[in-house]
Amino acid sequence: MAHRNLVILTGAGISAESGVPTFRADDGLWMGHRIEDVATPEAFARDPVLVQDFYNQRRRQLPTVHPNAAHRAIADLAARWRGDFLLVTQNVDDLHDRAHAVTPPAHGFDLIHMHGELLKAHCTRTGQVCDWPGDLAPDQPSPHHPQGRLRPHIVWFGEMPLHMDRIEAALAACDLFVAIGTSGAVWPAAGFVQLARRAGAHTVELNLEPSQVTDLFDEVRHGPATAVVPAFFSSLT
Ligand code: BV8
Repeated sequence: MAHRNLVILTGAGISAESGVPTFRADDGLWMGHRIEDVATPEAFARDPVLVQDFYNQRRRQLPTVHPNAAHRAIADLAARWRGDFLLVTQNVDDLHDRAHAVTPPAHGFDLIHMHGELLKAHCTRTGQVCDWPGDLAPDQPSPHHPQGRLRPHIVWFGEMPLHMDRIEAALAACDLFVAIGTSGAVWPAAGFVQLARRAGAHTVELNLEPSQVTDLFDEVRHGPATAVVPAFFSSLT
């Protein structure tokens, strides 16, 4: 069946083979921290030095990692897709952005970073977002407001993910939903498969191992993303 409207959700697993550690690997730690303990507004208020350093280290790592065959397979598909194509990533790295910069997508494509972006910061007073490729000081003055400070433009636990209205509208209209490299541990992203099913979409999980919501998918292919993602998309068109 030729699909028209595609939504892809990616998680940390798609960047794993690029050398970006996932969140819930065996030890469940990220550079010695449980993500839930560092990625919260409370942690930032309590210990801005720790939290800014946590993100500074990850931001500094970005130039040393590169898109892999899974990122490129999605970009190749987006270049030839005829219809609506929304790529929603939970990842805050810029690997999808770089892959699509090399292979520009066709009309009808959109990329949403629902949990924010490492290379951006926002003002604590105005919410204004700005590009920020360097380190953020614990008490970084904001250019947007005299009393404002700059924080990582990251959605922390307890904060509302970005562009949820656009994501939910695309899920309600899609006929194919593919989740790649995500454990299904974090909500509301973990519930997207249910919204796609409600729209009558065919749902596919491409992951190293079964996710926490694997039973909700019509089709599941297990293996490393750089193998299963190109294979699946080449079978599509
Ligand atoms: C919100 C930015 C409400 C930070 C992140 C109980 C039930 C339901 C919900 C909750 C609950 N208790 C608390 C909540 C809410 C909470 C939540 O879901 N908590 C979890 C821990 C239970 N969610 C929130 O707080 C969200 N906000 O609910 O707001 C609200 C309502 C009204 C008003 C205001 C607020 C916000 C969540 C966003 C948190 N921020 N990221 C940062 O990056 O520093 S989440 C973080 O986890 C990353 O974004 C990450 O992407 C994301 C999800 O993890 P995954 O991407 O899936 O990564 P993970 O390591 O878990 O899994 C990797 C997978 O890849 C594995 O399956 C592995 O097998 C696979 N893999 C590994 N290698 C490969 C591979 N696959 C293929 N190939 C490979 N090579």
